[in-house]
Amino acid sequence: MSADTAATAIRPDAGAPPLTGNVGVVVTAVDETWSLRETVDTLLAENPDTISDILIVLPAHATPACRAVVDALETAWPGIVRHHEQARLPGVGGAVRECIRLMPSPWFLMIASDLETDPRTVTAMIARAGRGDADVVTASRRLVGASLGDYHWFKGICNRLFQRTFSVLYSQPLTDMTFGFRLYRATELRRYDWGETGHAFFFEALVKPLRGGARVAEVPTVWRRRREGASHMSLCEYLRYFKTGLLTRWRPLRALLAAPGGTVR
Ligand SMILES: Nc1nc2c(ncn2[C@@H]2O[C@H](COP(=O)(O)OP(=O)(O)O)[C@@H](O)[C@H]2O)c(=O)[nH]1
Ligand SMILES: [Mg+2]
Repeated sequence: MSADTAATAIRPDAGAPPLTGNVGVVVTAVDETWSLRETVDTLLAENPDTISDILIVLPAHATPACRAVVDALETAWPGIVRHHEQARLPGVGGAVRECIRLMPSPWFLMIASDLETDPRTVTAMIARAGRGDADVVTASRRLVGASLGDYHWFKGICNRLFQRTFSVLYSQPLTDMTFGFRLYRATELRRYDWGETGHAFFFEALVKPLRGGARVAEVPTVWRRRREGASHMSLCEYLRYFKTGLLTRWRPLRALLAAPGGTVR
């Protein structure tokens, strides 16, 4: 048996857990105010039976105005909305990674707070997961019915080339492998050894599960440029996407998995 076959055989593949009351949400935030409020309020208004927890994760440099909105949301939604001060790992990927072991729910949704990840898509993501044949449901800005809105045209072309290249390399008919707006069976996030801390984590968090045999489904979403705050993406980050995609494609699966019984890094 090859290393890959052996590791696939130990997939935690028991039936998918029900979604009702079982979806925990991690919301990353730095300088958002009304967009953060709209994200959280929409999530809870549209998915009252499925979302059990919302954990807003803030870096040390989160703005006072953003923190004030977090305080107000915690007061408005006691026992549901909490926050976590990011301390161990830097970056947006580090923020999500820190929350993997803090979120007890069987389903894990990752979403931003700048409204570029449209919270109104979440109901469709949950419905898609409810069909029981996907371990990861990812929002796509490129499916029929989706839109990239006013995404810069040159970035759009580069993004499309990147998506095509890696969908071929991984033999998956996926249209958007880099968007950090996803619903996971939480076991998928606990199963791998993560390395990226920046935006490239969102790509890593798709390609490692793909190598492990995860079934990934897409639902269309509409992307709109943020109207408050600033992006934290840098040119260096784009280069890390290539490194992550190429290394993960050819490393033995065993080298990608977390140590058995180890804590999530
Ligand atoms: N907690 C936390 N949130 C972050 C960090 N960097 C970015 N974010 C938030 O994560 C979301 C996505 O980041 P953004 O910079 O907009 O990425 P882009 O949409 O790819 O340009 C936004 O809501 C940011 O405020 C970070 O280091 N820590
Ligand atoms: Mg953004």
